Amino acid sequence: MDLAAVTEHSALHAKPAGLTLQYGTAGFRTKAEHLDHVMFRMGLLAVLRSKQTQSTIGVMVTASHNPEEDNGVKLVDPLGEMLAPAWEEHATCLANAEEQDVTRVLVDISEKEAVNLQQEAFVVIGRDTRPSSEKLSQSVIDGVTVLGGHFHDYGLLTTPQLHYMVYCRNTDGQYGKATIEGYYQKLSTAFVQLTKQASCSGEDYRSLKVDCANGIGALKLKEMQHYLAQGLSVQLFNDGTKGKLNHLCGADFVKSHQKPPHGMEMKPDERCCSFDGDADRIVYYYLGAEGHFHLIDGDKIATLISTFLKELLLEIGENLNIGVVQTAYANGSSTRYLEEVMKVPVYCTKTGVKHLHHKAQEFDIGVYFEANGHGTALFKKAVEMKIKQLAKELDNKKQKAAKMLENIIDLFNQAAGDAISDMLVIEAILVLKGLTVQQWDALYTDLPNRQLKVKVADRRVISTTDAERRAVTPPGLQEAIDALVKKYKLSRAFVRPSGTEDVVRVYAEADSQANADSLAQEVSLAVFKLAGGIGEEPQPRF
Ligand code: 16G
Ligand code: MG
Repeated sequence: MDLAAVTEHSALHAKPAGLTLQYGTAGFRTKAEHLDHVMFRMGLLAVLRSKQTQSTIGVMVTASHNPEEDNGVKLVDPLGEMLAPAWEEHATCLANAEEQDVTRVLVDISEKEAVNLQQEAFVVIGRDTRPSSEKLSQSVIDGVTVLGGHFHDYGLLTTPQLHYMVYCRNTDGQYGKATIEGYYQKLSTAFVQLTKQASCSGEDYRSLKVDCANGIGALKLKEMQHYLAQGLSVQLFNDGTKGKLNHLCGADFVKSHQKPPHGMEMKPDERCCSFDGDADRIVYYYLGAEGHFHLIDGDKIATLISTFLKELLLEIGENLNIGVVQTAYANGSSTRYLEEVMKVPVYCTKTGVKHLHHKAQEFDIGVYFEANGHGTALFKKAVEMKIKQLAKELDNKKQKAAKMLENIIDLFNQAAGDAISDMLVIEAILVLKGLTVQQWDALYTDLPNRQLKVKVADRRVISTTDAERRAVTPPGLQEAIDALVKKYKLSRAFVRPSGTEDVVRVYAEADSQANADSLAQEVSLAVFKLAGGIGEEPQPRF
């Protein structure tokens, strides 16, 4: 390691005095102007991680659904997964080191992690469409090169596309070609093969309105369109030519406000969906004939997918275990439907993709989705091989099911939740099952729910257990929540400190919207009183 060169370059990417940041569930995220030093240092760290794992490491510059002024960065591990927890701590340490300590921290990390400094390093970089992203990705590259690492800059990519590239590069191309064309080809071939097997013509299913949050999803969907040929025609809204990124649009806006994005022309019964700013989340929705807005979130997407997979498995007669992984935010109706009607086992993990992803890896087929629309399905390698084999051997009817499974495995992004890939999976399933968006929505009825946030002096006073469904501290809070929940029917509530914002999040559901609203408000008040609320006391707002 040329430490003198590191010191020299590091000074060009100076850390603002007094700034401390944490590598949270989604990497580092804050105002773009505070991130230059973080980017440079993550370039350094990616080189060490690459040397240690002897693999290609990814660096993605994005702040997903945050406002356009923000930015962020996260590292992608060799199999396209989120960075290992021990390295999240290294990332935090390195990002917060004072200028004179940067080289010492680098040496510490190398020693602790037994990094062979002679090893070659390779880093791939992607970025979203934010105005600040290009310059910030240059700072990453500066960090990579000063430590002698090699790199490939993919430029503009969705986050899941970068995960895909990393996965491809570390599996000798077996997963796919590590190029943007490779990605489009893999997905579109699987989609066309899959939808060919539909018995109906699918005329009604072919067009879809997509709100791209004025982000990278629009560019990439435009590029992909001609690969899909006649298979699906997408009409893009909020494609970035006029509006501001994530402003009053995108999956996060639609899910949290439970209303349509601005800038989208919706007619009753038309199938629509929204991506978030880096295209790793998707939610669907439509206007009912009566003009009501109907949201189809990650829970209902997981239900559609797992039901379809389970039916195919029954047809081929293979006893493979399938599990669905959710978080505490999953609507109670979805969990009940999956367990009681579909007889699919459901598991709950803490919020954050890495927790769901790891749990899902335990099953032959693991479907995971957060209610906010981030998710995918994972297939064990042995299962994939077995299905490929069956697709060649079985008799006609079974062979058709096995072939569909084979195609759908290729259609899912196995590295991360991916709005484009999920959209194609959903569109294919709707065509194959002959379902309209209304019929899909009618699988079960969501329990009315409400999310609120409470500002407290220090959100770390709240600690939780049981996959964030129960509060351990501060004392008395869980008892207060229990007492409030008892007042309502079909009710449930929990609180958790946010991993991305300086607030405590409150979730409540109950038999009616009015009850969900007042339960959420009462729980917010309990948090405010028992956990050191600041500012105005939560008031009834609905
Ligand atoms: C991040 C997470 C997402 C989670 C959200 C929760 C990843 C890649 N993303 O966006 O999974 O739902 O944070 O935010 O892990 P919160 O902690 O502020 O509620
Ligand atoms: Mg995102």
